[in-house]
Amino acid sequence: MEVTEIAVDVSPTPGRSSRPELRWDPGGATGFAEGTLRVGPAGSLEVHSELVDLGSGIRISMTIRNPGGPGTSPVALDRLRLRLDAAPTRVMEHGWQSWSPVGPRRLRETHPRRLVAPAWVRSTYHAEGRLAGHAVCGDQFMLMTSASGGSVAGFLDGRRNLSTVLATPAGVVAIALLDGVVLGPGEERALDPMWIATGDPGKLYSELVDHWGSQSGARTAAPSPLGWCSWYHYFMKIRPDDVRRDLGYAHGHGFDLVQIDDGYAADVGDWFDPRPAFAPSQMEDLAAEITAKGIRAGIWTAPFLAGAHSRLARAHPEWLVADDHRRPVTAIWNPVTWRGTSHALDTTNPAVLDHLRETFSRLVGEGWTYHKIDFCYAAAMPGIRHASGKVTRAEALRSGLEAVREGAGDDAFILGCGCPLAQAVGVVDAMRVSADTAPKWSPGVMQVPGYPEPSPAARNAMVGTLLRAPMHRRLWVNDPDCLMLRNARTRLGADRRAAAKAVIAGTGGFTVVSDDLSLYGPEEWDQLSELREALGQTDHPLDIADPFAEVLEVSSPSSHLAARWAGSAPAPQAEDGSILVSGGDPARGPWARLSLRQPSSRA
Ligand code: 9PG
Repeated sequence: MEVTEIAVDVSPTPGRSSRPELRWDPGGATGFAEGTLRVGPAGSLEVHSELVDLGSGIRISMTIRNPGGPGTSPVALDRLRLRLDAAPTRVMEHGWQSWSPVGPRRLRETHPRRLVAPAWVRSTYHAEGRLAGHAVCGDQFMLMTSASGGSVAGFLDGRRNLSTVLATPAGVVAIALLDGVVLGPGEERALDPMWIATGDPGKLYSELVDHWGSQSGARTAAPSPLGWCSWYHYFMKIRPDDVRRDLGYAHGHGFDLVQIDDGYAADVGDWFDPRPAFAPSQMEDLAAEITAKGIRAGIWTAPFLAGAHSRLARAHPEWLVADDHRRPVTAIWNPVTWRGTSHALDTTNPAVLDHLRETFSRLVGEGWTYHKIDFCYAAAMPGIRHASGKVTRAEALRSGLEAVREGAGDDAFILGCGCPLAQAVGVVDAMRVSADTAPKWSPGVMQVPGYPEPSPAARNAMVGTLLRAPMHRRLWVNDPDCLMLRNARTRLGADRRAAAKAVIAGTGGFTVVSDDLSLYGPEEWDQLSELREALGQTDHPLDIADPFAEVLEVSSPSSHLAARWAGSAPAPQAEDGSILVSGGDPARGPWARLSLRQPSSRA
């Protein structure tokens, strides 16, 4: 695969991006070659490119420069586009953050109903939300396949810019999103490097993520937890005594994490104002009680959100990301649990960064050393910020994430959730790689209008978890979302629970159960110990044989997982070795089987 053309689009409004064009607009584009090229309107900009062989592909590093000179003026950069000579028949849709859709698509499978979704929902799908419904996007990278073979085009870092690779029947274009950053005469800006390669898409996927992890300084060594989380059993109804009861069981069974999820705070953003059930100081007490048992105390926050009615938003309206009319943007609308709208904090404002550092250092001071930081995409939503025109959305998010890490300290365990992937590499220890699970298999036929497509369902968690398996221990520890083993107060039958368990065990084994543990009998506790025994064999960097196959095969040197979330493609022969978990119906429908290779045959 090669780059055939390059273009840089400028924005009429500094600090803003203009509407993305799907058509390849030849104006301003030139051919592509290493060295310095003239691009932009009337050749007003230069791009300097360096091409280096890297593994099976080529790494492309680019710098955009405003050459200056007589009569030149500052230029607001909208995006850089590279046209690739790929002609795939199927591609991997890949959204930018934890919950975004991931999956094999044909080029015309653009999901047009996304076109009518509200802007915030489209922002949960893609880095360039305006493309949702128009084209199949591979944010950060795109895997491609055709009868003549596979290829990948992706970016090896995300600290400088968001990016997407879009595929339409008219061609494949890689885009660096520059959000209206201004280059004055004589100034330049480096972009995150790209990598393009041709070959077996399964192997290229692992290789891309390997290069990406090393380029971005990934934190890959954190131990995988055996934990408990309140969300998927108690949801917003969690009470301190539920935590205490489950803490008792968790302690008796060797758990190393008890994490309280959403539901303890009075409003979004007001993390130290408890709901009545947690008043006045139940959270501090719980942190101490959990810690006293030698267990990590974990807490959920959404650090970059502020509820419209929260104390935070009322005290600091100037801290919110705004729209063109100077109104705060909607980052999420949740009428059921959150009294409606939440806004996004402007993480380019130094006062907001101080607030984040203080918040997380205070939480750690109370004993919370495990942080599930949620809805992180809010910090990278389009909008007007304090430093608009100077920083990209990627840089805004990165500053916010770094402030959280600085406040929490290097020893805290940070789990990203609802988080754009590439900006968090090197900051987080673990990353949610899927949409939310639920105590039911599929979302059901009814979709709540205006609510995101990947709504909570065990199947949706399984898809992301399988298709993002190669990121495990290359970028961070993969969080497949919680495991539910309970056989009461659930719509998941024994087969589906076993399939979910096989997938979690076979994709790295990050095990956080979300059940009322008093419902467990000897069988559930045995299942949990089995899972922990498998960890040594499954908790390694993982490879997918063929990401486009209906039955996905994910393996480590000593484990093999085969799984199918839909369809009825035949199950492959079980490999030699002990079968640890198998669930679902291999003849039809969702199904998964994890086999562990005998120690003698370990690679
Ligand atoms: C707590 C939950 C849990 C869960 C997270 C996250 O788009 N949405 O409206 C939307 C709402 C909630 C949500 C994901 C998306 O879930 O993934 O584990 O912590 O928040 O509120």
